[in-house]
Formats: sequence, structure tokens, C-alpha cells
Amino acid sequence: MEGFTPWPEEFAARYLAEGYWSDRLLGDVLSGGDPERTALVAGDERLTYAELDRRAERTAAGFARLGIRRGDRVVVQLPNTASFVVVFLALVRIGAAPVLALPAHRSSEIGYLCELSEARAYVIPDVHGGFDHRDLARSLSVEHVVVDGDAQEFLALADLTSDLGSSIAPGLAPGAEAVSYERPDPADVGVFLLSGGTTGLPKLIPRTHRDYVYNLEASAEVCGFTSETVYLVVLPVAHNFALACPGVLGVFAKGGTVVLAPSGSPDEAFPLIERERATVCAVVPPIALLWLEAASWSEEDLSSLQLLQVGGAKFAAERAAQVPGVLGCAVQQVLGMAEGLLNYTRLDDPRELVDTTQGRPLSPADEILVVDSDGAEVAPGEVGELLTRGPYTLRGYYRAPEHNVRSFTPDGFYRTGDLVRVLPSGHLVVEGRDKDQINRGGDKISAEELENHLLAHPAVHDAAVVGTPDPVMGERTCAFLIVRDQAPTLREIKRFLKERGVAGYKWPDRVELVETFPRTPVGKISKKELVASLR
Ligand code: OOB
Repeated sequence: MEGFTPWPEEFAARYLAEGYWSDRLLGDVLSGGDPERTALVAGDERLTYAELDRRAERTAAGFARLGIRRGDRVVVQLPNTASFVVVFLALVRIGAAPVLALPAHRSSEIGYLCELSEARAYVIPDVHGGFDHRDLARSLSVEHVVVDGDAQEFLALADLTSDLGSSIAPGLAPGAEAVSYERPDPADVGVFLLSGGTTGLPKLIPRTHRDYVYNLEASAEVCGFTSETVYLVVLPVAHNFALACPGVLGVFAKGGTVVLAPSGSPDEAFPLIERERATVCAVVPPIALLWLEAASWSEEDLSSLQLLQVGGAKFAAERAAQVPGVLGCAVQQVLGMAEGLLNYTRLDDPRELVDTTQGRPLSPADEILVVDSDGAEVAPGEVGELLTRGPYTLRGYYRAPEHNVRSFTPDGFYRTGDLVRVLPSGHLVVEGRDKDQINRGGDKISAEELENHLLAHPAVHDAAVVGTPDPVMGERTCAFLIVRDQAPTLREIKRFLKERGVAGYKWPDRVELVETFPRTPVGKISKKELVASLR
């Protein structure tokens, strides 16, 4: 695929020879499950492996009949519904790569993703969280808009397969539909994930079938998933953590059960844990904190929970230590990234390591370097920037040659921008960040992207966006503005960003007006000083 950077030949050969890569495809991830067992619970729907497989296959055929085929891209923006899972599996089966947008994204993000990926289709809910996605779709120029629900002038997801459905004789084996399609190659790009981003525009991360299959299978192994696993999804299922670390796909690979929750709110998640006897859940730190609070007054029985995975942002050691006592389950820290590298504390690690570290690399083939600002390796145990390379870490962002020069070393290591130190055990401790990004409770915000939006406001002369420490979210977003005349209020800034179609999680929590920005010796805005000025 043009715009995709493959692994160099010698690395690919090694990953294959050493068994990290296989020929298994993302679309075949259901094949190990017992057909009669429950694969997916979402709202009122309960689907067995056989039923989910049949729905995925019909939908695959429906997309194929639309003319979507191997190598195409399709922007998928669906919330935590069965349709997400069905559409994802359908697209990867026909080799069309889903571009996984988050439900919170709006026209600014979606328009850009559609353009960059030259998407052939855009798949949406009708209305979600009070937002009408069909209105957004009307502002785009994509060939096919597929709507889960009331489609209006667009194509309904249900209709994509309906006339096919009626032509299938009852009892016909699943997959026996007349529509045929080309299967992807394991080396093809299977899915595009979104980068948290540090640049003006979001970047796309191509994940091949074989690297992502390894990602989810190895993760399922390390996390001890089995056919008895009941995995509750509370994060957006389109996020790498909930999708494949081990996530929904890791559960399927082991034949377990996935339960989709609309959010991580204890009101919604706790009753589902009780009703479905959920055994494992992945959360970001703010949700973990909420659960630690809520467990004391909640009435629900959470005793089925065995493991709480916490990642996406730093989880304080004192809080991690509380999890077993308060929630009655083990905790696992996860330092992951959509770009690839995953670090997990292991289920049999001593408590001390589980509480105080962000885990160690998933794969024996993960290569880790910790370097200083000159790119030289630091002494063992010292803090430096984490660089990595391995069998499921990208070698380049999609169609972004100029960023790739900066984001990768000449020998292919990805510069994570995370400041870490490595313990003798190989466990990593995150000590900070050297990238122009705000990590707002696991949601990543590119400072430059937000600054560019703010600069478009007529009253804003200059803008600098920083993260400020927050006990619950880890960080919140503060926009320092130099204004021309009439200073806009925080509310006006939010309204302005909403009208520009910027996702709500990127709106600043706070606006500070200043006359000038402090500068570093080389003349760059000193964000450190800006943050310090708030104390
Ligand atoms: C996950 O993925 P992304 O792509 O949203 O964000 C990656 C970045 C990392 O580079 C790091 O800066 C931060 O998020 N991060 C953490 C962390 N986990 C991620 N920082 C401190 N402590 C942690 N435990 O966030 C992600 C992907 C897969 C699994 C889990 C998280």
C-alpha cells in the first residue's frame, strides 16, 4: 500500500522465522470460539460465536457488493455497540482497512481523516450522545455513508445485507453467500489507528494483519485470558486498549465473552459486572479512581472481577495499591500506545512492581532504548526518552514522510516522547513526557493542533496550550492567549471550537490571558514557565 512503511526485509524474515508473525488474519479471530457460546453482549443483544460470525460474514458481503474491496479504507465512527464489532470484522475480512475514529470526533477530525485516507465509506450511528452524525456526513464528500439506525437519505447498515439475507436459505452454512471477495494478505494493512498526536494534524497508524494479530494474541496470553474470560468494555472500543490489548479481539481469540458498556460510569458498569459476572476490565486512571470511590457505596456484587487493567496515563502507586482491597481484584498496569509497544505488569509480578511500575515489554522481540537529548543511551536506571522497535511497532505513519523523519531514528526506532527509567527487572517507570501533548485522563490532545484552532479566532493573536496537573484527570488543558482587543471568555472559546467541529475532549478547561509568552534561550515559547506561572 502506498504511504505505508513496511518492516525491512531482514526484520520481517526474523519475526516470521521466530514465530511472532503468523498467517492468521484479523477477520478469522472468531474461529477458535465455541459456536454455541456467547461471544458478545451489547444492550439487549446477545450473540453466540456462530451468530456473530454469520452477521460479520453477511456484512462483509454487503460491503463487497457496494464495491468496497481489498486495500480500500473506510472511516468507522461507531460507539460501543454490536454494530461496531460486526462492521470491524466485516471490513477486515474483505481486506478493507477500518480507520477507527472515536465517537467524540467531529467534522474537523473526520473531514481530515476521510481526506487523508481517501475513504470510500463512512460508517456512523444516526444520533449518538445527542449529536446527529448524519449532519456531519452531509458536510463530507465520501462515496458511501452507512448509518446504523435511521439512515435518512443514506444507506442503512441493516439494508446493506437485507436482500442478501432473504436470498439465503435457512440452514445454509455461514459464509456460503453468493458474494465472493478477495481475502487480504497477512502482510496487508488491516486497520488504521489514530495517533494521540503532537502535530498540527492527527496521524494515522497502519497496523498490518500479522502485527495486530500478534499484538492481541500475545496480550491475551500474558493477561491470562481463556474461554472463561468475561471482558467488560467501558473505554471506546475503537481505542487500541479496549480493542486489542488484549481487548475485544484478544477475548475472541480465546473464545471468551465480550460485554459492551456505554461508558465507565459506575452506574452503568457495576450493574453489568454483576449481571454478566465480568472477570476483567480495562480502564484509564480517572475511571479507576471513580470506581475506588464508588465501590464503598455501591450495592452491586463485583466479586466476579479478577483483573483491572489500568493504562493510558500514569496511575499512582498509592491508588494501585488500593485496588485489591477495595475492588477485590488484581491490578495490572499497562503502558501502551497505538503506535505499537505494549508494557504490562505480569499477573505473577510481586505487588511492589505491579503498584509502582508501568510494566515491561510484551514481546521478547521488543527492543527498548532509553536516550538523552543527544540520542545517546543513558546509564541503566537513569531517566531518558523511550525509543522502541519490534514486531508490532510501526515503522512509519501513513502518508507522513516529513513527520516520519522526526518520529523515527534512521535505524527505525520509534521515538515515543515518553520519559522513562528501566528497572533491573526490565520494568518501566514513566517519569514524564517530552512531547507537546496533553494527556487528559488518557485522552491525548496535541498542543499544536489546538493552538492552530485557537489562532483562527479573530480576537486571538497568539496561543500556547499546556497541561496543568490535576488530581483526577492527571492533567487538564490550559490555553494561554495573547489577545488583540476584546478578550474571549472560556465559554466563547468553547463555542468557537464547537462550531469549528473540534472534538469536545480537546476544548481547554481554562483560559489565561497574558501580554507575552516567556521564551527559552533559543526563542521558543517556554511551556515549563507557563505551567509554573499558574502555581
Ligand atoms: C494508549 O495509547 P495512546 O496511543 O492513546 O497513547 C499513548 C501514550 C504513551 O506514549 C504515553 O505517553 C501515554 O499514552 N501512556 C501512559 C500510560 N499508558 C499510555 N503514560 C503513563 N502511564 C501509562 N500507563 O494510551 C494505550 C494503548 C494501549 C494500551 C494502553 C494504553
